[in-house]
Amino acid sequence: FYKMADEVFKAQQATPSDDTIFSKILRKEIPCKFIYEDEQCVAFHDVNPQAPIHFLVIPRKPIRMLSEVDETDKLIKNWCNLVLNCKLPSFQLLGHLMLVANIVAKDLRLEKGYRLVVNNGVHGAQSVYHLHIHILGGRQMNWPPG
Ligand code: D5M
Repeated sequence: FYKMADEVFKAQQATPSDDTIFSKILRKEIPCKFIYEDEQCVAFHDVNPQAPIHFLVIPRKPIRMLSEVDETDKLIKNWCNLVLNCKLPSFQLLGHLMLVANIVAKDLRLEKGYRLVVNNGVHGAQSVYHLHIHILGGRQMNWPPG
């Protein structure tokens, strides 16, 4: 309970910013062992695991949150796509992240199932404003989530 309250407290204090701990990880300024990487995204274990297996899949492209993704960059090759050599528009990238979650979950033998979570904004208890998918597994999940 206290661990959860801590996470929610942290999330409520977080302010949306363009440079996050995940950008630092992607720039190799903070050490982090990737369990998967490709041109579009990377995956690594969560530093504060909430299940026996808990990893994150994040895009290289610094999308702040799910609610900021729409279809506009289907039409506009924005600077971010050019500078970061992102080949996919953000809304297509979302699908890729889910497929990668599945690939890594298989590698980690989560054949009995797993859960994907995307925390979005304050009420979603998002604490790092660089889009990420949580993948939790290795135990029975409960419903509803807290
Ligand atoms: O979740 C953000 C998640 O990011 C949270 O579960 C902790 C995790 N985190 C934060 N820093 C690191 C590092 N350096 N390595 C691995 N995992 C990390 P949110 O959905 O924003 O609440």
